[in-house]
Amino acid sequence: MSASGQADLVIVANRLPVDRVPEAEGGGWRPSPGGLVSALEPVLRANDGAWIGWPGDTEEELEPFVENDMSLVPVHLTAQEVEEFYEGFSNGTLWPLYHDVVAKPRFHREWWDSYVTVNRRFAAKAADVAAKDATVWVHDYQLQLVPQMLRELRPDLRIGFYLHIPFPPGELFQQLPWRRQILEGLLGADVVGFQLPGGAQNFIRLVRQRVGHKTHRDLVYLPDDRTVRAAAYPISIDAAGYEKLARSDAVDERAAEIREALGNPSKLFLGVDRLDYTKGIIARLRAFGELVADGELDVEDAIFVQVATPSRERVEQYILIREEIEQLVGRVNGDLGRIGRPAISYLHTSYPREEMAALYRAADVMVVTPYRDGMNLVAKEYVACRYDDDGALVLSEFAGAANELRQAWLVNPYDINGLKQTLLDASRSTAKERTRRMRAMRKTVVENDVNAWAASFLEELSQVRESHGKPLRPARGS
Ligand code: ADQ
Repeated sequence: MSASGQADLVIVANRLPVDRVPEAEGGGWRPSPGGLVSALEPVLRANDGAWIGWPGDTEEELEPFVENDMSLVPVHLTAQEVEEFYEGFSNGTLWPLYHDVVAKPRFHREWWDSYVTVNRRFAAKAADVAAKDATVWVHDYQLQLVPQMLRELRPDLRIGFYLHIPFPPGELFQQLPWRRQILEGLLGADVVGFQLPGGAQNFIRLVRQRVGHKTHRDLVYLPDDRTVRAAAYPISIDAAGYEKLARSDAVDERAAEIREALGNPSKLFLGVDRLDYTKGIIARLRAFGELVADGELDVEDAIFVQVATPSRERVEQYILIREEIEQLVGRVNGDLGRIGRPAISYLHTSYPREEMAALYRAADVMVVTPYRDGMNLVAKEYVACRYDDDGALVLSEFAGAANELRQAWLVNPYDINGLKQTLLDASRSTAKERTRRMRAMRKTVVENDVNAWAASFLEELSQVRESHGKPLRPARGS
């Protein structure tokens, strides 16, 4: 394990890559599965890496610990900071502002103060843990001030920042009372990564107009002779891992079991999301309900399975969207379902990866309709699991994934009639058509997996300030 000042690679993210196991189940920690962790694990191991993050509760202040061979450095948050920094500024201000103002962002000065305080705490931890000339990779919208704060403390470091959500156009970003501080915070990094080229361009333009720095293409020239690169690095998934899982007998059996339990419908539509107002869950369920009401689909042989993971449950807008979804499901099923045949099967829960893979294998039409989404990994997971080259993906134009998965049935989720028609087209497509589209999408997802994503970002980071900082050692065995 790396003690203070020992880590050559430091990941700084809002959450640690582990979840606490309840005392009743034996206590301790279990890894929270995710592509980011599995992609970064090998390179963290090869570089005496450390991961800095919040453990997810406000209990005692924890000392650094090692879990699954990874050195984890907890950052403590008080209950008030969870309310103001996390639920408040991160999820009540930045999240809606960065997602096209799908919900109204709330601007509160105390939330901002808490955001500054917590960002400073993360930066101080990173400054303490990083070895001389180390590489530090900061993640996401909760920590946008960390790059600058860290650079002030440790000018020797090579600092990267990656934004997992969209970076909005100037017209929206400029609403933010603290817009300049956020831009300057990000400019502390050597490389600022975005999901899409559009996000990088929005950032560059704002830096030129609002902060007044010179820019050229994807570069920002700072007065202290530093340059910052802002570019797109579209994230992906562990495609091989998902495919392997999907090919297993257990998942195959479970997929058949799921279809059987649903009465072997001839068309199974599936939605899987965090329960979030950006994901367009209402739009797709409305469209599906109308198709049943219109007689285009029949509950005797079509069903919509919607799995929604509980998320940010104390934030007001999330409480409201949950109520709205539950009312809609109740109404559609009450009006259109028959005994033993609901139109929509709605599950407010989170599932292990095996169950997700089985659902993907079971679904004829995967419906991904966010109003705005940085990438959307569910769309890529579906494609990775369909090694049979079958299954239809209906995908919102406003998901980052639509940039790469051009062969999906692309749709504008604001256009309910268009969405209805697309659901029908996808569900009535020929096997030949589905195969043609799925093959092309599979090629994209397999060739651009999460390992390639992490490697390309770290490679870019190693190129900047070449004379400066020490190079990372490659992951063993790769
Ligand atoms: P999210 O908004 O969380 O991520 P997404 O990219 O779809 O959205 O990732 C969700 C992950 O959670 C997927 O891996 C999915 O399998 C899993 N998941 C969803 N519902 C689940 C359930 N019921 N049970 C178990 N697992 C479930 C943010 C951005 C995205 C961006 C990612 C990564 O909003 O745009 O793609 O980060 O950068």
